[in-house]
Amino acid sequence: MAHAHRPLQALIFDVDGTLAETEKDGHRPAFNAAFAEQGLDWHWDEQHYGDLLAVAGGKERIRHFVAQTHSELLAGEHFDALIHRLHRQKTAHYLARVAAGSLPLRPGVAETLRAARSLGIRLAIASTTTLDNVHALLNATLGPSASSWFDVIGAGDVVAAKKPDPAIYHWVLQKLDLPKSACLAIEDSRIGLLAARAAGLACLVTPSAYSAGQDFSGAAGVIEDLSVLSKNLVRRQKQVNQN
Ligand code: XBP
Ligand code: MG
Repeated sequence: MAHAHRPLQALIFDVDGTLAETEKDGHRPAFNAAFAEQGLDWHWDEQHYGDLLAVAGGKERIRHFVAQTHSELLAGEHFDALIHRLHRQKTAHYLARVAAGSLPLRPGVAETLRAARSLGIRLAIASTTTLDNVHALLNATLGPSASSWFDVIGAGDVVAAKKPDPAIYHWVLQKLDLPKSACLAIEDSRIGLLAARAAGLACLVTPSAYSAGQDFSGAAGVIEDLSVLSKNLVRRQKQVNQN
């Protein structure tokens, strides 16, 4: 595993696909509900949504879809307002799904967070999703104090360019105030991996339902799920306790 030669001081987690399988039954139906609410006959089925995930960020994804399928709308005077309205409604639908408990954490995630905390390894988040979505997911799966486990939560529009642009990782690294060589990014997708690598970070990949089969060259490792990492951290903890 990466960084065997230097002490690991922080883990920086992606959210969607990495902490939980949020896309197919979380974000996707939330987008569709918002489209219906606006009287639009747009519908993203599971397969089409997989293609649309090439574009990170919900507002950017809607814009990309419109450019591909209804490009006459792009120049409309109220188009930006429509995107923002759709995305606000989408976020409300997504938050309701998260609060209902329908999006569990992936295997090993909770164990990894706990093991890292007991080793004094700091935690951070670098996501393209909306900040409220991150807090809601942590709250619904790990309890109301879970957001406070993370020293830095970088999300959504805090940077202008979304993954694969490295901006969100640069933002998080600056707030963490750690050398990048002391940090490990954890991602599920190729665009996330590219963002982390472009920021100079080592990146462990745990492929998700939609990203399985993507090209993960440049990853520090590709693991089925985070129980591999949590076991590694627990082993370290035992060594620390013995010394
Ligand atoms: C995944 C994304 C997000 C979500 C939708 O983020 O690209 O855009 O699909 O969330 P990550 P929003 O894997 O970086 O966590 O609609 O709030 O953008
Ligand atoms: Mg992801």
